[in-house]
Amino acid sequence: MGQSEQEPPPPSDPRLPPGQRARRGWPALHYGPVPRFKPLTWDLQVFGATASAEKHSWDFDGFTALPRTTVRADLHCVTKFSVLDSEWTGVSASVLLELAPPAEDVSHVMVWAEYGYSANLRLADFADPATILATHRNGEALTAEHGFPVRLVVPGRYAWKGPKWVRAVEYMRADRRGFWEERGYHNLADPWQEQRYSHQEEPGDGPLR
Ligand SMILES: Nc1nc2c(c(=O)[nH]1)N[C@H]1C(S)=C(S)[C@@H](COP(=O)(O)O)O[C@H]1N2
Ligand SMILES: [Mo]
Repeated sequence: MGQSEQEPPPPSDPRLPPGQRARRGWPALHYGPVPRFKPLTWDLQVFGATASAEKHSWDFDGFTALPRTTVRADLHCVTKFSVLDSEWTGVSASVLLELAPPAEDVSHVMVWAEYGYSANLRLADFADPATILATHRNGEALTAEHGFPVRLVVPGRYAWKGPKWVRAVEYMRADRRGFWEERGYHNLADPWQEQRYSHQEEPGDGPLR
């Protein structure tokens, strides 16, 4: 068959990192059960190496009263599907950094969720203006299975770096692996570089296992 009889390949979507496919709808994906929200005991804590050496915390009303913002971002699951073009509303991570400043030598954060799920990030990634503690997607409050009342969205990282049901942010003076990073996934998780698995890590990409 001649070259001219072949269909041209479909144009690739510039929003899709290598190896990802867009999927319609919004599947829910997580390890373990969906936690039940308990408004009376819920809080969001910032602890670890804070500038004041004190822990900061907000109850649900206090968190709800924080200044809010909206960002547009895609979710890239390492299992190779992407949910494109969501509008996330919530509290910018940079607002937490202002209200609960880290000590000068903080280099990383661990974001903690219900049941001990965690994800580590470089401070610069957490401080990115697009990183958001989201309470709403496309104008609607998150459902329980998608992280109600609040989940992290980190646009430039695979989605496992965005815990649902966030409860705390720990400021760290050295890097430490989170839940999936300890279980074979890449410490940095940049989808544009296809940093999926820890065996791909170069020296300096993460702490020793
Ligand atoms: N607490 C918690 N957050 C989590 C996970 C999890 O297992 N527990 N899974 C992550 C992964 S791998 C993905 S792809 C996204 C999926 O988000 P969604 O269920 O809203 O699509 O949540 C992330 N956040
Ligand atoms: Mo994922």
